Amino acid sequence: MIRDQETLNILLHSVSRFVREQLVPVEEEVAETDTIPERIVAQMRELGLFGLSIPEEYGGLDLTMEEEVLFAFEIAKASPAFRSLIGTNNGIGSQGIVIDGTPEQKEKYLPRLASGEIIGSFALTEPGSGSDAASLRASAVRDGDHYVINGTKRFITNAPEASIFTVMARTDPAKKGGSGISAFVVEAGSPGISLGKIDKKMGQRGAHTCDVVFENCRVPAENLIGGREGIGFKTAMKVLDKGRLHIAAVSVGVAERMLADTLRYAMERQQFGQPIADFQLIQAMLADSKAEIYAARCMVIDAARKRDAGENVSTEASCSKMFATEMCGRVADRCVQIHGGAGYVSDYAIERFYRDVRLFRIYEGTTQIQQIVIARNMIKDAQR
Ligand code: COS
Repeated sequence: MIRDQETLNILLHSVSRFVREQLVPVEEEVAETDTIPERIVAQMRELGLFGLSIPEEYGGLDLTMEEEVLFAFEIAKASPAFRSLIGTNNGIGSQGIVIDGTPEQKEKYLPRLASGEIIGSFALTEPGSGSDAASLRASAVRDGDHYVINGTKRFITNAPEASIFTVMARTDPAKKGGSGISAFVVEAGSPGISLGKIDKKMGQRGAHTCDVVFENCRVPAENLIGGREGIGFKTAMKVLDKGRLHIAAVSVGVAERMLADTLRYAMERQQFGQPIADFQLIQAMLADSKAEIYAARCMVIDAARKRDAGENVSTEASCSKMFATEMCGRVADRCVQIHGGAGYVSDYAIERFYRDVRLFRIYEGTTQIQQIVIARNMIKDAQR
């Protein structure tokens, strides 16, 4: 759903300009230094990019899902690290509070997340539980008007920058599955939290992940999301439904960027006395990529519209994430191939993008998890 096309166009236009004029020129610097320059972060705050999906009453832009995916198509035309910095405040680092938080929790945290004053992060994955999220072992034990959290969270995006974490922990050890899990907002300065060293990743330099370790970390009981125990796994799943659509949109945007760079290269690069874009085997790779990007774009917009209409889009979100991220991997591969030797050296952005996009098929639920979600929903629907 697009609420006001004109207002949206202004936003998309300024984001597209920001990408072209500010982000793309510093991509290499970010990859080399593993840091996004502070002036870029300040510009992102000014543009309101940290609060896109936070309700207006808390200072955000409250984009609909359709508006958000259209935004994601644009921002993703620069290195994924930039999107990642604002990604958690708009997605997994805020949505637990937006979807299931109490009015007090929303009041306390959402305005500062929306302005970008603080960064929010989502702590679900553990050393022993990734895909099987419901088997997580971090514990939260009630002690008076506090909970005491113990456990280790792994690969936590933006943890080094975060001021608050949405932490999933088991409040009922007798229940082994998701129903024993609760979600908490934990402030980064709380005693008993420590961070591991920043992970050395294959790509996405400038975006940081690390372990977050909780040792007898005392959290006020009022920080239990929704004020109820046992709903934390469902909160996490709802957050991920939205996150998966967002990542699918990002995959479309990055694929469009890679293909645009590659088309330009193919039209300039001469072999056998003519631009390689004139060769039909190159054209086949360009055309396949174009068609697949178009298919993914349509799919993401359709799923976003359904979500805006209030439909349960668990299946559509997983279909979109699976198809768009796999598509993005295929496009990256073809783009390297079209660049030939130049695609394997770091003089061209495609070498970096090829490594960056590999993550899309893994985080916020692997392709295999999306397959499981889709098939299970199909079976459930057929049994109704
Ligand atoms: N929205 C709302 N509720 C949901 C839901 C969703 N999208 N998905 C599941 N639930 C509910 C179920 O309805 C069920 O509720 P009841 O117990 O009341 O019936 C409960 O949550 C447990 O669901 P389920 O039995 O399907 O859980 P499983 O343990 O079998 O696992 C998968 C489900 C595999 C889908 C889940 O663990 C998953 O998504 N794993 C991947 C985690 C992930 O994406 N990690 C990435 C790291 S975060 S960046």
